Amino acid sequence: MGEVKVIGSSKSLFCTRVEWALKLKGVAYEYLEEDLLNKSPLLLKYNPVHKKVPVLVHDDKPIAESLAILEYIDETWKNNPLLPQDPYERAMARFWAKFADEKCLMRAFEAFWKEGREKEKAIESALESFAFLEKQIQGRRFFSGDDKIGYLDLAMGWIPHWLNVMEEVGGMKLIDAEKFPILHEWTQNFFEIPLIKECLPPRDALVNYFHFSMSYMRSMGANKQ
Ligand SMILES: N[C@@H](CCC(=O)N[C@@H](CS)C(=O)NCC(=O)O)C(=O)O
Repeated sequence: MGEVKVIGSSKSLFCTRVEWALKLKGVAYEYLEEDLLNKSPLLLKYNPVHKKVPVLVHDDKPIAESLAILEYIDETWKNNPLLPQDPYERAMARFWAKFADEKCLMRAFEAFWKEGREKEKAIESALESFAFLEKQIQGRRFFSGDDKIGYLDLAMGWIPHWLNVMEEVGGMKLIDAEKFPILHEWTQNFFEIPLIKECLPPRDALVNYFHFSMSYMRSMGANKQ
């Protein structure tokens, strides 16, 4: 199995994805908590390009970017496959994971911290993107099928916990049973899985984190004007 380490931050949804994948595969790992306000020489050594967490270090070889890490984990430890076997289905899973990161997550984050007309625009754009996900999961219990979660469910795993806190702190609602009944049901099903629940950061810690993020983003935004 080799030596497996995760350089992460306990409140990061990108890092939790990686921990979920390792736990689903039954891979033992050492977790190294990173202080993102004072980055360690180890993080700078292993992810000199983006200087971000998560980084998976397998036998001293680093891999950065959470979606790439999920693929590496899936190809290295073959039990409990995360990606579909069919090449077309695999390509689609990658497409939707990228879409969710670039369109849903980014717009939701803007909707969370922005104000006034900019906030309204981000909410509108996020809702348009979530509507695509609603169609994508139609007829299935999980994104990866009826019986078990996989790559795409882990990629969307920020929705039930992190988005819920962003909605509360940002004073907005993007996903509810009325607007997106199928996606909403998925959030309930996903959240109920013990392995998923066990890895989540405590909600009050996330609330504090997002209050800090909001002040930080707004001060950065104000400095740009
Ligand atoms: N696309 C990256 C995003 C990773 C990311 O944004 N990580 C944040 C923590 S949530 C980080 O390390 N931020 C530190 C920084 O931006 O300086 C991934 O999927 O791994």
